[in-house]
Amino acid sequence: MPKCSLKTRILQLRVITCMFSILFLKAFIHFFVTYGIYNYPHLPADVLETQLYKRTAPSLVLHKSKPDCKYDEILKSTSSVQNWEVPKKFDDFSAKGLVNGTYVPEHCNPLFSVAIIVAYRNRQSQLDVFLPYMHNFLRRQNIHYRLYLVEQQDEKTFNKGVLLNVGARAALRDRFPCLVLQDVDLLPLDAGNLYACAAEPRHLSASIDKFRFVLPYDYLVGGVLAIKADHFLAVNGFSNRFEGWGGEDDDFSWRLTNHKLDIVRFPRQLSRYTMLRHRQEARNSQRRRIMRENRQRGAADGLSSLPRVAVSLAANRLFTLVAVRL
Ligand code: BGN
Repeated sequence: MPKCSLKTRILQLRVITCMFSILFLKAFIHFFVTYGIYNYPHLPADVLETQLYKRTAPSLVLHKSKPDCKYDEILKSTSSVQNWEVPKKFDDFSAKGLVNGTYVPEHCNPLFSVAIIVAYRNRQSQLDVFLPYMHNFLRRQNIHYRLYLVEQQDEKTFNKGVLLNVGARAALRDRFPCLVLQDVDLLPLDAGNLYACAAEPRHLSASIDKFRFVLPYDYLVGGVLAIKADHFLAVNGFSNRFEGWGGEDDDFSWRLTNHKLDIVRFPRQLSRYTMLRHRQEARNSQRRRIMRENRQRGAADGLSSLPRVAVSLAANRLFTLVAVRL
């Protein structure tokens, strides 16, 4: 074996030290990037029901013969699924009770009507898990809900703000009093995480496994947000100007604050989610500039200035498809 010179040895040592330093630095940065608020302020656990916005859509037929649905047991439920227990495949899913993505509880009159709006494109494998998982989860909640899948069906850059505005417009037409804006890659783990609006906008996904179950920052509204329809209108919905990943939710959060609306949350043991794995989308390099400009213009751009887009509605058993071409 050839003998290494002292110079080569020192060089080898340097390379190894350098590699370890880089790895350490990466772990260090990762820790601080995902560092957040563990015990964030939340609605008091014992009075959650009193804080919720009990309102149903006018189209919902209530039956005198049926009692009002009860929510106290759901809200007090400690039943949860661990993130590793979430099925990766649903082979035997039953769509019982679902029509066009709409569900109405059978044995009681619900006190909540909720439109669940999902902006979507090209994530079939996630959708295959999301739809059965969410319907199984939501059908246990005694709420009237409808799932709107808003799909961008063109090759242009993904525009989540426009899609959410279009979805909200469809839900507002159906006179839903409460909108839940939900990412397709997030699955709720706690049975007590009732999909309902509160008096103030409610951020549901406060505790995601991807962020080590801590809230990254207190004004975050991205992921899953429940907002009263009139508040969504009051803030003029989402900005239509964000293309690609990032910023539209922080801009929306600014709109809420600008309207003196607080962001409320449930306790963390009711707010856990698992994020389905996917490649990180390309970040929008212009997002900070757009946010600055929007603030100067005072949210003039939004639902009221929705660009002309081609929209078509189609019924599917598990969702109402809102197809959008920008
Ligand atoms: C933030 C993004 C959000 C995203 C969260 C969580 C921006 C704006 C420039 C600071 N905000 O950094 O859009 O939901 O991370 O991933 O990029």
